[in-house]
Amino acid sequence: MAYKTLIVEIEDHIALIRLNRPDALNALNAELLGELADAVTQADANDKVRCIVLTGSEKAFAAGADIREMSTKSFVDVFSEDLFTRETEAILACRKPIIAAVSGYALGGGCELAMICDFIIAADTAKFGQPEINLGVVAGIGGTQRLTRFVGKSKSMDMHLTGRFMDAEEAERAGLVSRVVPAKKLMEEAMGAAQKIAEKSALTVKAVKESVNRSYETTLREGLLFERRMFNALFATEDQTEGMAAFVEKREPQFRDK
Ligand code: CO8
Repeated sequence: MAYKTLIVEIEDHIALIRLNRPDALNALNAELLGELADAVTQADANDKVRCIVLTGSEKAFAAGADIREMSTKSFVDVFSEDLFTRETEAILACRKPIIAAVSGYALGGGCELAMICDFIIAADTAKFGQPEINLGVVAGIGGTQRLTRFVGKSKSMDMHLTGRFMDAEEAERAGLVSRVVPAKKLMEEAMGAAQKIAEKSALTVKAVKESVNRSYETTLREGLLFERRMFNALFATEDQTEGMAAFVEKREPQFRDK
């Protein structure tokens, strides 16, 4: 499907989704988020896709929710629409890994969108921030909750209360991003990571994603039980037999997603 605000390419089992509203620094409006939810849902359902990479432009991953679009809305509007909830829930429902490749600004909803992805690889030019306070609102797509879990209360409060931006180096130090690379290498690094994931058993990849995400949803005790049962369950798969046999026989595994 052709989108107005996205460019989607599927190659070598990877769906590369590029946010494409250059005039507004990829600000997230209803059209873009609707298209993004659709593109992610389609990639999740497409057997050829094993990993998704979400990126923006060199200057901006996304500079936040579209302030122009939001500026005339009332409480009744945003409450009745439940603004952006369906779209973000659709992205969160994706069972395949989504890597955010962030260059330039990831602000407000842009930072939140990156955090909804499974991990973030940042260019050394990346700038993260939750500047909603400057607009008289708080974050609305999980920023106060996810950023706090990722970087801790003190830094999260600092970011949300002052609206300051965090550079890539600080974001890596704080645990918000998994790797920082020179801007020119960003896509190579993100696609390389996606390729590595695409070579694994798709079953095991889903199990990893579910298990790690569980740690944000439940107590440690319940999370540990979930992980143990997942570990046990994978012994019912051919890919576990193959993966372990391949190690013993000193050869590369041939996973069949079974
Ligand atoms: N919304 C709409 N348009 C934007 C946005 C945005 N968030 N960000 C940039 N733009 C537009 C600018 O208006 C400008 O358009 P034009 O050329 O037509 O005037 C164009 O993009 C280029 O921007 P600038 O000229 O400002 O570029 P600069 O390089 O000077 O500055 C900045 C870049 C620092 C990123 C600056 O544009 C900026 O501060 N942007 C706003 C950042 C921001 O406040 N983001 C948070 C938005 S609120 C939010 O995300 C809430 C999320 C929760 C949603 C609720 C769901 C329930």
